[in-house]
Amino acid sequence: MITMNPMTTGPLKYVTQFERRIGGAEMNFAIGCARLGLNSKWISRLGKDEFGRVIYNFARGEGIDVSAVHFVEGAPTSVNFKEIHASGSGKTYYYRNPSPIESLTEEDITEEMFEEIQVVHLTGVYLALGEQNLIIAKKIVTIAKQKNIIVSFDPNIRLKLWSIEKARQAYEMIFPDVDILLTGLDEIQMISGKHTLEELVEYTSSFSIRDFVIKDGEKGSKLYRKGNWIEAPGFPVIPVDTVGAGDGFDAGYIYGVLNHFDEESLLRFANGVGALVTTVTGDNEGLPYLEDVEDFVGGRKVVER
Ligand code: KDG
Repeated sequence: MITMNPMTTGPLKYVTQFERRIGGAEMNFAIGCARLGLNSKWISRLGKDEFGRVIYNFARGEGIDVSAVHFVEGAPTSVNFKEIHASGSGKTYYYRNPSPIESLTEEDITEEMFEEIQVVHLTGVYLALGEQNLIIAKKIVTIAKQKNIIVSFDPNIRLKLWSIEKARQAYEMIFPDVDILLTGLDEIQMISGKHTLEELVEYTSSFSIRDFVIKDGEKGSKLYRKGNWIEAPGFPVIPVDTVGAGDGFDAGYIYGVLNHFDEESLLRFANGVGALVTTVTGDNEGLPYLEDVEDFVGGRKVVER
């Protein structure tokens, strides 16, 4: 989607100038993976309009495979306006109803799309954008499981798009096929209605989720895997825009999984990617390249002049 990034912080109604950027949770994730050096493919639909072209070309420029992205008539490319607070946190105001993605059908998802794929990543935003999307998502994860592809899922709850009850129902249809769950603590608490870590582990284990990862912003993250909790602290940074940090974390985590990082390095690397995203305005501009993360998390001295 197009993201209109405010030029000043504070309530949206007082902002008069914006920069036309690009956002969308899945797009951010795809860029994050590509910048780290992974081959990244994005399945989507864009409006047949000027903004659609901008996004398509932007994705191509980032090296993302856009062969499964098509332009459709009848729904304009989605737009969101961001509000950014002085702390760097923000709010989103959507203009996305109808959304071009509603024209993606079950028949569009073919087995051939999954050739040479190692990980399929989905987010709850897609599920929130139309009732039929759950059926399509279910088809995607079912094919992935049959082909031994890792399924990773970020609930990305957007209560502006649907109710928590509807979200819970949809997530619980997908969870049995999820290997890696990347979630905020408040999100998984809302979804499950459980509060303590013990209860949350019981809940996620009932779906056989292998990696239960809790992202906790600047505090860091934790992973429950094979009966153990592993934690890694966050990196101190001065955030200017936190939107997209979770998507960056997800990309970093998947990079680490595919490169067989041990648990602590996985979290540390993903925390580093998430932290770097917050230091630049825009959802994905701050997504680092591999050597940037290595310098940042490794504390390597960089020669600047
Ligand atoms: O995770 C960042 C997203 O929230 C942002 O890019 C916009 O995809 C978006 C959404 O639907 O909220």
